[in-house]
Amino acid sequence: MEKSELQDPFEEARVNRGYGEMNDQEDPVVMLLRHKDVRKSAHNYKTFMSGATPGRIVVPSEVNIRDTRQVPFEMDPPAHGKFRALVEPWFKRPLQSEYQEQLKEQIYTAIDTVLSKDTVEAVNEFSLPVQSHALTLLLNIPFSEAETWISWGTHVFRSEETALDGDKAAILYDYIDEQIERAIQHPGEDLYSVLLASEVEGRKLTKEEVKGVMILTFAGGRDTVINAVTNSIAYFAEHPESLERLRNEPEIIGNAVEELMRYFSPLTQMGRVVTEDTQVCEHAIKADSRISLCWASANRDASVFEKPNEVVLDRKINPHVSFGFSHHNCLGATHARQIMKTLLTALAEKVDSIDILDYKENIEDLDEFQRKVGYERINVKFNRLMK
Ligand code: EMZ
Repeated sequence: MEKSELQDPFEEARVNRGYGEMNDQEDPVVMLLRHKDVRKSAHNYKTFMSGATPGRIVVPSEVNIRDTRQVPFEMDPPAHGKFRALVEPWFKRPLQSEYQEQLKEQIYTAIDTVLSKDTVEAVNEFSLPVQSHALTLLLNIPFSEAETWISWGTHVFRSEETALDGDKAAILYDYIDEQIERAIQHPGEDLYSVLLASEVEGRKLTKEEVKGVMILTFAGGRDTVINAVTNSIAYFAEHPESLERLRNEPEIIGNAVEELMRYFSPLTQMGRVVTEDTQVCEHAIKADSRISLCWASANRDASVFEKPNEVVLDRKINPHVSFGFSHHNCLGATHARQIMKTLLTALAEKVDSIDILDYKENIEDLDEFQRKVGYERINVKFNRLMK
């Protein structure tokens, strides 16, 4: 098997039953595995809600390590739409050319740095700094602030010891509280200040709501982006011909980004809480239980994607759900896509080949299923393209 391969552990259950089951901290989850069911249920917020107890729609559940509601992620229409409309323009800033120039500078510098080293542990020495530096642009705060976030490691809620580390989470919450106080004292042009100044339904956002947007921004776009970047490195290490192709046909880079996002599915699933007794795939689901929308499985559904387990770099029709689906689709998607586009462009322009030296995979334990989402660590050597 190729080292960069990401297998589909859901196929049999998806085809035969359409759902899987996992016991997440004594609060079971029925995982919807088919593309059609996933999309239909993402749309149906009346039966499958997001506005449950904070942390409960996340799998693994974060109810024991978080009280703050993430905004607008853990809300339902119509309130969801008002908060979403408020933050949406800010999260579209990655479309601006100045933003793209700065991102390009960051990523090209990162590539130059790894090209000058003998070996690089890509997760901690490449993907994490790339993600954190890019986040300074999304928040519109000084570049140097990224050092603090890099020191937290790849995941804000997970530590080496445990998947849900309350002490670690507290570091993020305290940090955000401090930043909110700073922005109140010294308002600037950063996201905290902008949120504190904005209004919804004729009133200012509360500190708790601002905190909710900020936790989402920090947590939601962290390991997901890191996995997408690291998986890209591993993929191109094993497929130098794909890098060559991007060099010769840069016009397919947009398609390639979407296809890699489909193939990687950096976020395996997202939950919902069921509001009324219902059924999916002829399986009865009780009110107040949990389901999940398994993006990673939907993205390999052979009834939608031809050759689902292959990376078809220029795939034309690609209704993948890696950024979710419907009104909750990923707020950070514009930023993430811009990172990926810039990364692929830089790799094609500067890198001849990448050697994988050794690695440890990051495997998610979903009871019935084991899914590789990326790497705990991967040592590589980047080789410069000689022109
Ligand atoms: C939540 C989630 C959002 C959650 C789109 O995903 O990402 C997870 O990584 C976080 O742990 O709190 O933000």
